[in-house]
Amino acid sequence: MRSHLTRRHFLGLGALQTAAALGLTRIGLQAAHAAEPPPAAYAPAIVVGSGYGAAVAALRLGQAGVRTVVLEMGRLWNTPGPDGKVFPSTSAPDHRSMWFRTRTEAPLATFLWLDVVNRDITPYPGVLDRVHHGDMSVYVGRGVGGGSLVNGGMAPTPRRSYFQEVLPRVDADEMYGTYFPRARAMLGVNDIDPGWFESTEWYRFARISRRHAQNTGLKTAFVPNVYDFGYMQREAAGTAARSALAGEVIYGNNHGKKSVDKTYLAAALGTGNVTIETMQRVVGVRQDPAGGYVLTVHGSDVTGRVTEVRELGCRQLFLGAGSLGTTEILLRARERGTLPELSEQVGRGWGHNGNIMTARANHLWDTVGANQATMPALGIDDWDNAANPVFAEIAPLPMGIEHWISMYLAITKNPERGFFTYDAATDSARLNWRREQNTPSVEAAKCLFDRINRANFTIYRYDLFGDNKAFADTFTYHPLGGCVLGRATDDHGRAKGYRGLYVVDGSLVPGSLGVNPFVTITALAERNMARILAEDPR
Ligand code: FAE
Repeated sequence: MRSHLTRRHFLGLGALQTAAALGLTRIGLQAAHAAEPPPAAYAPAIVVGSGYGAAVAALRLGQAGVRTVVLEMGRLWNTPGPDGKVFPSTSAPDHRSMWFRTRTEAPLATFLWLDVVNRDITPYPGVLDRVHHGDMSVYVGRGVGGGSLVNGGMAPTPRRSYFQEVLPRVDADEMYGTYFPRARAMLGVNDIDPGWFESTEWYRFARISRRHAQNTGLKTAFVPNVYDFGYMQREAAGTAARSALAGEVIYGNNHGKKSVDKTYLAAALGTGNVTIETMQRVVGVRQDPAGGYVLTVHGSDVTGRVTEVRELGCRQLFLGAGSLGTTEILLRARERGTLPELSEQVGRGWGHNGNIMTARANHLWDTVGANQATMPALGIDDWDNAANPVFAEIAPLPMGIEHWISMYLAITKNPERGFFTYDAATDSARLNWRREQNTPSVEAAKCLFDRINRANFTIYRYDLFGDNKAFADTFTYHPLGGCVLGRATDDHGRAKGYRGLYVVDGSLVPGSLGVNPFVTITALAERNMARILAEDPR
């Protein structure tokens, strides 16, 4: 794997460590040497959020010499808790697991219909949130690094033909020649060693699913990841502390994972021009009559109490709060009249990348193994099936016992789109998505897995997702859209109607990608930032 760690990058990593050690909520190179810097009242550029798109924006602004403040509503995740670890595992969740909840809300509701998966916890700004919108709930990461803290690290690049279908106005030559490779290198994307994959007990679950796919005449493909597979091999050999091999994933990984706080954001801090402020939620945006924007920002403590309300001005505003967060900020601004010229397209074009989970029960002789790595490494690739395109990642279910379950996250081609409306009573954006809009996804997944079951004489599991359902169609990991590129913004993410206002995250992607989305979100942000920094006045 190519290393993109520079001296400045190490300076940034040091700043993150120092801030954690000192309990600072404002992180920058200055803070690495002195006390917490005073809160800024103005910054030339503000980036909202600190996930993939935001992290790209912060780095490229910092490198261009633009003093930039990053505002993140979650906390910095690198201080060990009482157990000596930063993050809890999926088998022992605690207050750190979820964003202000009294009980965890894992994707699996039950096991053998028993309520043994979720736990009571004390409310805290934990790392994973499940945002409920009626018939659809959306999993998102909270903290410095956003979704990169909690995701499965799968880092595929979309098929070029489908990328062109979804975003026809984006130059594919440029994306596939420059920006996808740039994003992959910066994110630390790497491939599993096929020899190790074939021999290790930790991927037995994937090999069983592959055999069942092959028995059906389906092909599988390795999926790259940002989890360091070399590190994972050392975990298996007993020479490195376990993380992916210790049930860690959706509540964070203590080792091995290249989340963006370790890549883009560390490099951004290392430029000396970027400061990250944590536990800072942007609740309002208006135009500054003197030019630029004024944000209303709520600072809060770990109990969720708002401890500070302030206004922060900037000349350029980059929204990277994710599909839900960015769309809410802009929709609220348009509907409350603080940015009335925003496009009617703000709030439209939302999709969940056709996400459907399902699980099959294997025969007793087809053991999947008690030991399972949490990072998926293989997918069933039937996307070229014109009648029923599906890409199904073979998902682990690490329970420390043999359970004979093969689990999958299917990505399907669902033409349905949802839209957001502003609810003045709660001052929030509400997603309008009806359960029946999932029907194309459930049917596509069912079509594929019925074939697999028929070929292998197996059946679905009905005990895992609640309501005796074989298909989990009430949540997504891949929220996309809400401020779609070329509709709510111009072709490079500049919000229509306003100068110096940009969208840089997954809300630009029109609802579907055919593969897991973060490499594309990162590459699009790289493309758009290159253009914005080259053309727009600062
Ligand atoms: P995102 O990473 O969501 O970051 C947004 C940030 O903004 C968050 O840190 C928020 O806390 C913050 N924020 C929101 N509102 C505000 C506000 N008002 N003020 C201040 N801060 C705010 O945005 N994708 C893959 O490609 N491969 C995978 O294997 C994969 N697995 C996943 C597993 C899970 C459990 C989850 C939840 C997601 C997974 N994803 C995966 C999706 C991926 O993480 C997601 O597409 C990206 O994180 C989206 O990146 P954005 O830059 O759009």
